[in-house]
Amino acid sequence: MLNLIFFGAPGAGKGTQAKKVCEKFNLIHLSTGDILRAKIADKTEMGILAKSYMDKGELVPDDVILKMVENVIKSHPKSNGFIFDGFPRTIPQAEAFDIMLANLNMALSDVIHLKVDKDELIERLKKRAELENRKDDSNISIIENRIVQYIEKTAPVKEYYSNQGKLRKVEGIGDVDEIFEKVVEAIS
Ligand code: B4P
Repeated sequence: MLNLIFFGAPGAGKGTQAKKVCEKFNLIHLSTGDILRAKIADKTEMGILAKSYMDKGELVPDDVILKMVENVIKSHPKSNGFIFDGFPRTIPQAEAFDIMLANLNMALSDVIHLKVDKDELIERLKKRAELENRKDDSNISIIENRIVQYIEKTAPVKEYYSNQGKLRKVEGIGDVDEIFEKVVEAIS
């Protein structure tokens, strides 16, 4: 089983690369952002709660995310593995995920960290706002808040996985197909 985490700031290209890698290795793409957006579109109770955080560029509470991830994993008992795209995003999520994986008799293979500088991130998210009408890309203060949340709450997760010897850094600026080749090389 190949279980990968795609890690990076908002707009680093996690979703873009995760889709391509899932296709190559026949993995399940588990994007917490995509699942939350689907719940918002369906106006479920969880969706309404998530929207109140996401529209401000805040992170959704850990307990909501963890339950959601566990449910998706359990609904694919025969998969070749998963790409966890945008999860874990906090140290408590990472710690709880280790316990969850052990309980499910699964192991994490690699954490792919896509590195992109702040100016490029902001440009990409502003462009995506025009193309996809995402509320959390819609103004610069929400984008800035997502980057602040990333620096304060998500960036420490890098060290957590570096200490486990699982972190693989990949330069995330440039042509999408060239980055994809580097991501595939980084998978151990
Ligand atoms: P996500 O859906 O994960 O949104 P994101 O961080 O912006 O990443 P995404 O995957 O969409 O962007 P990508 O880099 O692929 O999260 C949205 C929100 O959900 C969070 O802010 C939070 O509120 C909540 N949430 C999700 N997971 C959570 C968790 N675990 N805990 C708590 N809350 C959670 O792509 C960005 C853009 O760049 C795209 O338009 C793409 O086309 C473009 N791009 C990609 N690669 C490029 C390249 N090489 N060159 C130029 N452009 C490129």
